[in-house]
Amino acid sequence: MCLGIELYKKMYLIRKTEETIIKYYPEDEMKTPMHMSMGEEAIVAGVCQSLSHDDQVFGTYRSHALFLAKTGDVCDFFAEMYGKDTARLKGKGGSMHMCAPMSGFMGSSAIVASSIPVALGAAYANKRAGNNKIVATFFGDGATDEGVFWESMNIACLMKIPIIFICEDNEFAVHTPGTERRGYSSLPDIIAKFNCNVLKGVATDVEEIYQTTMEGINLMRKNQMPVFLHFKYYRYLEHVGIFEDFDAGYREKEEFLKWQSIDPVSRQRSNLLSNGYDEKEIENLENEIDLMIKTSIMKAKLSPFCDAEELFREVCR
Ligand SMILES: Cc1ncc(C[n+]2csc(CCOP(=O)(O)OP(=O)(O)O)c2C)c(N)n1
Ligand SMILES: [Mg+2]
Repeated sequence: MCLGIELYKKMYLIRKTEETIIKYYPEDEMKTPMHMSMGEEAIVAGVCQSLSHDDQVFGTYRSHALFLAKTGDVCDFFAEMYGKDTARLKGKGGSMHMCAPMSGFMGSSAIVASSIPVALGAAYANKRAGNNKIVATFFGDGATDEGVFWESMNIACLMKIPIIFICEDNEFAVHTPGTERRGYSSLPDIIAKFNCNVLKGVATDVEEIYQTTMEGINLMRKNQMPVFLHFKYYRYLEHVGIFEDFDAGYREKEEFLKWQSIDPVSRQRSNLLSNGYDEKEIENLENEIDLMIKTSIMKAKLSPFCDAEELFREVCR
């Protein structure tokens, strides 16, 4: 199947899954906080499309999109959101601590920047093993305010570790804009002073993100230097939760409307139509994905919780 369609399918799955969360979350059966990915679908879709199944990704508490782009496993996703025994993590991880190592989704964490050094360790292990695997670590712009981000960048560049750092920059750490947090103006300009391949792109054009990532990977294979990708996007919903928050006073709805007019999912759909794809063909794919989501959520709702003994297995007490 063609690249453009593959990329669209990934993004459509993510968007529709989150729209389904918005529909069912008010029932209060999904007992996990929700840090929604709406607006950032193109970044994870483009990057994950350029990785192989065995390559490894690490994420943050905002990782619905990353999990679905890397694993495609919406059934496991909803089982976990409902906290059910049928989920790989048996409901002990929730939305912020997903993990599917068999598909290369190595983990995500609620502590800002904490998965970056873990990803670096995995990438170093890959280098030592000589297995050619790539590690991609995704984090928000707020994570770059943490010392461990800079320490990890430094070691990765010093030791030529095969890792892609992906900064998903939505301008905010909760409600605080970058201008109130940083003593510099351009993050990519600073990172460019490291021995690193620095690339950036338009975060709503999934094909461009795919090409940019491929270029980064090719450069890394040639010069052994890590890659830093910087993508700006707009978070559509509140920091945590399923609602809009334009009445909170820290950002304007007009800005959202500007970004919405270049929405990554509808943009790719229009691209496909103008590249000769048939409306019916696209609708058929969408219907298949809709059905998969519907089945997954129904299965999750009907599945049992794990028993008390299981609940305490493999967790810290
Ligand atoms: C070490 C640490 N400090 C503070 C927090 C509280 N906190 C949760 S999310 C967040 C903002 C992070 O912003 P960013 O990295 O840009 O991610 P985004 O939510 O925008 O995706 C903060 C400060 C935390 N979870 N961990
Ligand atoms: Mg942010």
